[in-house]
Amino acid sequence: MNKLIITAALTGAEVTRAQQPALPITPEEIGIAAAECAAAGAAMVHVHARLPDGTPTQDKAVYQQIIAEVKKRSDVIVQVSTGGAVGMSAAERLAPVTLKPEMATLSMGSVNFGGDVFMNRPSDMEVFLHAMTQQGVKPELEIFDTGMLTTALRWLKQGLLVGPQHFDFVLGIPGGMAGTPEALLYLRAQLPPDATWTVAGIGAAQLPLATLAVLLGGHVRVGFEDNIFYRKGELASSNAQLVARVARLSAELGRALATPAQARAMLHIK
Ligand code: KMH
Ligand code: ZN
Repeated sequence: MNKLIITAALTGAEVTRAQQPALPITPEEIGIAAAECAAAGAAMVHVHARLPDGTPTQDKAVYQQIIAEVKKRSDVIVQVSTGGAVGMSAAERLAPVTLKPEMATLSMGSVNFGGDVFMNRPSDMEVFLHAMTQQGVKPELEIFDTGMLTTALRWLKQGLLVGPQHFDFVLGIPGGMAGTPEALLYLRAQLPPDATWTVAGIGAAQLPLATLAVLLGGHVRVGFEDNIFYRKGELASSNAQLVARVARLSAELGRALATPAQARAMLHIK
């Protein structure tokens, strides 16, 4: 079977230090957490920027520091968020793409997000894709619900998206698709043969969906952005602890881990 790419979603925009005391917030903390995750088996990190007080920001300068802090400690692929936090403007969210990171997220539609709405207008999505294409940034297509995959497939058919695409199924957001095996299998069945995919199970869905993805030949995203617990009632001690568990599972199931270089080749990152 193909090698497993583990992505660590280190910080996100929503989790607080009060909820998860080990949450990395500053660029240096994010760089250290990324190196720990790389040592535990991650080939990629998905990063969000925060101000020192924990407020989410899409400030390009903070992302620049994060990328530098990660790169000086490890060779993992750095994927920046263009999702940012609910309520940010599209222009604000797009800022880190101008740094020409290796990858950036591209949400493929709007979705209720807890008590909020995560807004992604089709016109903004096209602007995001155009900017990524111009800057040579590989998109990861974020799928929170089934219509978003339909949109991505339509864009492929229309030639807006070209070539093998990488999908992230984010399952279990209140407002989005459920974090169930059925949801994952339904989405996966619709993918073009050349697509790659990863799953980000939210909360308690993280471990079962990660295990299923290992078995199915998909890839796995874990980390505090999606889940702060190691098991019910027990906080994880670090992002790396969550990565290490998937690495162990994968080894038990006979699937080797992709190095960052191998992940770049598998995802067609130049
Ligand atoms: N924070 C969420 C509203 C992404 O990184 O691209 C959106 C998000 C998706 O986290
Ligand atoms: Zn994110």
